[in-house]
Amino acid sequence: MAVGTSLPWLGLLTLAVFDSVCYANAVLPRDAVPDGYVAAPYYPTPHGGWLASWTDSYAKAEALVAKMTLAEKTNITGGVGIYMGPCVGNTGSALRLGFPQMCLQDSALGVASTDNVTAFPAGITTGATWDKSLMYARGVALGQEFRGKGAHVYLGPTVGPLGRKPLGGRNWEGFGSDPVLQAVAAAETIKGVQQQGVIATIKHLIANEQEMYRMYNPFQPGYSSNIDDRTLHEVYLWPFAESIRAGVGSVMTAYNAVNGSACSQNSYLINGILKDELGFQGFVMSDWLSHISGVGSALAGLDMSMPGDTQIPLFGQSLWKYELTRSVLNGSVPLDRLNDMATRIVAAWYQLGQDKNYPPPNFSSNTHDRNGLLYPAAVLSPIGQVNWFVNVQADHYKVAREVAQDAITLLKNDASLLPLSTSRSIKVFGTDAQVNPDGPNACGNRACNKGTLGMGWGSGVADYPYFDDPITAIKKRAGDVKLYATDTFPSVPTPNDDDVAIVFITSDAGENSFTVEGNHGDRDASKLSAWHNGDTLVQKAAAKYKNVIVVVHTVGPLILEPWIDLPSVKSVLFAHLPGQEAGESLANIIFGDASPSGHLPYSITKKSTDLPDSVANLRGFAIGQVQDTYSEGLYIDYRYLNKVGTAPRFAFGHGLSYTNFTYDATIASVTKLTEPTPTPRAAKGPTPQFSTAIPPASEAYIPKGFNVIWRYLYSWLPNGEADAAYAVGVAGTKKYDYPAGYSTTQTAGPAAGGDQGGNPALWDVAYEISVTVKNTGSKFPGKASAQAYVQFPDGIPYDTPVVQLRDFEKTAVLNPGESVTVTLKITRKDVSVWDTRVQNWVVPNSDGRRFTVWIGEASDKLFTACYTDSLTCETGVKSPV
Ligand SMILES: *[C@@H]1O[C@H](CO)[C@@H](O)[C@H](O)[C@H]1NC(C)=O
Ligand SMILES: *[C@@H]1O[C@H](CO)[C@@H](O)[C@H](O)[C@H]1NC(C)=O
Ligand SMILES: *[C@@H]1O[C@H](CO)[C@@H](O)[C@H](O)[C@H]1NC(C)=O
Ligand SMILES: *[C@@H]1O[C@H](CO)[C@@H](O)[C@H](O)[C@H]1NC(C)=O
Ligand SMILES: *[C@@H]1O[C@H](CO)[C@@H](O)[C@H](O)[C@H]1NC(C)=O
Ligand SMILES: CC(=O)N[C@H]1CO[C@H](CO)[C@@H](O)[C@@H]1O
Repeated sequence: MAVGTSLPWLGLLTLAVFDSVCYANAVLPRDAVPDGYVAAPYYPTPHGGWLASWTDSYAKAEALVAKMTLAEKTNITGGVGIYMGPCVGNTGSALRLGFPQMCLQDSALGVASTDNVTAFPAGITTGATWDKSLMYARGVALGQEFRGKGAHVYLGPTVGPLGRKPLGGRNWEGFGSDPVLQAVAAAETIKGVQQQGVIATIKHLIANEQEMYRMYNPFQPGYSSNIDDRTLHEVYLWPFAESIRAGVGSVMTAYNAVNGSACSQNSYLINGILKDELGFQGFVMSDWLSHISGVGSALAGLDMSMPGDTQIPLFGQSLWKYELTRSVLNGSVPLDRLNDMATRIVAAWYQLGQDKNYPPPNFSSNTHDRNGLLYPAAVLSPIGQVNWFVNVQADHYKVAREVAQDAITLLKNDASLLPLSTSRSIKVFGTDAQVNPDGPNACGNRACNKGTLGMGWGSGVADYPYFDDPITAIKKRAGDVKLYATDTFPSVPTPNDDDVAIVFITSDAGENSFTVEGNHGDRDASKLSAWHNGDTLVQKAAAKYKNVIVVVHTVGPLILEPWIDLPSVKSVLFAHLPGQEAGESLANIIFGDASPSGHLPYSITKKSTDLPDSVANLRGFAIGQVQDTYSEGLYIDYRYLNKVGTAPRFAFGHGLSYTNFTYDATIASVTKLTEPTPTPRAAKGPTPQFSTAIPPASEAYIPKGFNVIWRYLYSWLPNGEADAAYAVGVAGTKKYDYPAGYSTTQTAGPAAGGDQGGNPALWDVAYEISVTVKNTGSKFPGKASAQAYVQFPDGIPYDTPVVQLRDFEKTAVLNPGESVTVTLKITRKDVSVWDTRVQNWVVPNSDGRRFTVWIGEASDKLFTACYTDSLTCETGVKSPV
């Protein structure tokens, strides 16, 4: 979402004069996109309800929606306006029938803009654990907190951006620059959250890979991500597919366009890919203030307008609500489409059990005070109690700390400098070592980089209930610690050879709604260098001390070349974005209470130009629509580096421990893949049936004597306007100018579909690899990460990346000499490519040529090869990386 909670009305008000110019057309004219990219029409929206796993919820939803009036249906499909309720998004209700206003709340790492919550580690940190059970446990805790505050919808997790561009501003909200890592982490999060009865939202569909120029405004369309079909399926869509397979209840569209068509009204994306191919049964909402057409977006498959306003909010104007009512009465939006929108929303509500004892919101994201304006945007609003200060933290600091700790990634540890004995003399450098002296929440939306960096900035943040900072935790353990809370190297007494310097550096990023130290969300100013001259601070410390440990709090990769090879820089820890539990988690690693077990969720290159221009650089300003063409195709991050044979400084998946592990594997065939394509899908099941006749205009009349709130978004029309629209609709003479390819006939759906996420046969387990992981060290217990990468056969008619991550498992703590066996699974989809001609997933070895499944602990540490033809594994063979 774009707008913070600092009520930036004044800025918005100045834009008001342009309000009239931007809605002239139902679907805005598109700028030309590069040759070969098309946004094809896909109509109509597939009805929801055809899957057995949602049948009961749809039956209940059908019964409820059948009783709704037109104005009730259009009420629940749109927000009541920004700052018109306690949450960042508040839908209209159908209270007559017991359907409440739904509370939609940021963020992906904690309940935003309120107190007594946990500020969890960010997505990127969670990804760096490579631990499915921790991903799930964090999701459970998040779900409990959202429920405890009465939020119906958790606006997370984030998997778009996927992390294509290292400079991208919001990558840290997601889990890392790999589709499988993102997919697994998102699915585990969704399961954890939704088991608490909270609807999760997978976002942002799709390709919101940079912040700058993302939004449509009256002068310029948002940028267009131009992606070919295969790349979309094999990279960017993969985590969405797994999220839908996990049963996610809602999807948020992205601000930008794909192939020239805005995501909030892109029929090919929403109707075609999301609702037909991926079988999505829940509802689709717009990102905040990205709703730019009324009839067009409804036909394209959008189900909910958030927060309900037009692009320029606060004027009581909407493209839906009363306008959607009008569009149905005048016959432009078929009632059939509105019924489906409403049914999808109500079905998701039933699916998550929210009809039973779900608490109403008991917090306000508009104020921290007990009492406040009930409808702040109405200016003259009644005042009442808005905060009940419900403490939802329980013991969630434990899982927060565990995630923060297990994410810490040891990149380098020369001469086993780490772990430190608590008797060492320690000098600590850098303002990042201690909490922001103004308080951890001093900057709204965390839009500053001051003190320990626990999260990026923007809407994807939460308020810290407290902040456990590194210096406090280090001082608790060690007796001889001195902090130099400066980013300019101070004058220090001549050190002993044994003295240790710990240098803290950062790199921050966030949402484009805020600019921090010249960075417009993306890291356009700082690039991949440490902030506040951090590289110089490390160099100067390294010139003085013989034992330097660098701790990095960062949103993503940095170029470490200015100091990584200096002999005194012996150890480097990436602590990512730890959230509130930054201190103990780090001290546990530094002093050896736990071995580091995090692994990089992205590659760290030696130079930014080691990646292709389309990925390494942000797209700059252009007249008209900025074009961001995915010319690198499948080849981002390690997929690109491996293709061109460029060694990174630290590869995707890299992470050292205080101990060493061996990985012995065996492979078994589970389901034989006899055909190149999955078994044909089942036909769609039945969907709810409603009358499709235009309802009487009286269903849109505002009740006599209803006391309206100024600028609140209602779904009623003045009686005369309702009558006039109805007259147009029933006469049927004035036709809406439907887009090319428009149709109202439901279709059977594509071959690649069939269940949530796609054809269920795609998840047939083809091979199972049992990996026995042994701690071969003699001193330290530790957890290992077993990673499986697939190498496609030679000589197939598809270009494929050298290796691709397909599964991973983290072990429990293994004592020296101890071993455990974990199972990694390779599914049909894992050994398929998306064939654009066949429009299906195809296993490209019909002649039985072998795939190799590489087992290792990083994308460049692949120790064991398992072969799918001989079903044997061997260790000691040279890997292709
Ligand atoms: C974008 O254009 C490419 C090339 O024509 C096409 O293969 C792909 O399906 C399009 N994607 C979307 C989402 O429209
Ligand atoms: C729409 O929702 C608002 C907010 O709950 C409510 O005041 C209004 O009565 C609802 N309208 C209808 C038609 O139910
Ligand atoms: C019906 O109303 C909608 C919303 O105001 C408008 O966009 C559309 O053009 C209207 N259709 C007709 C046929 O007048
Ligand atoms: C948290 O809740 C308590 C009551 O449980 C309240 O006194 C306090 O003000 C709330 N807010 C914060 C920031 O602790
Ligand atoms: C792990 O193994 C490597 C090489 O096999 C060796 O250099 C290193 O010292 C070992 N580390 C530990 C902690 O045993
Ligand atoms: C408005 C509202 O429903 N507030 C509730 C929030 O949660 C607390 C504790 O569960 C209730 O006591 C309040 O009534």
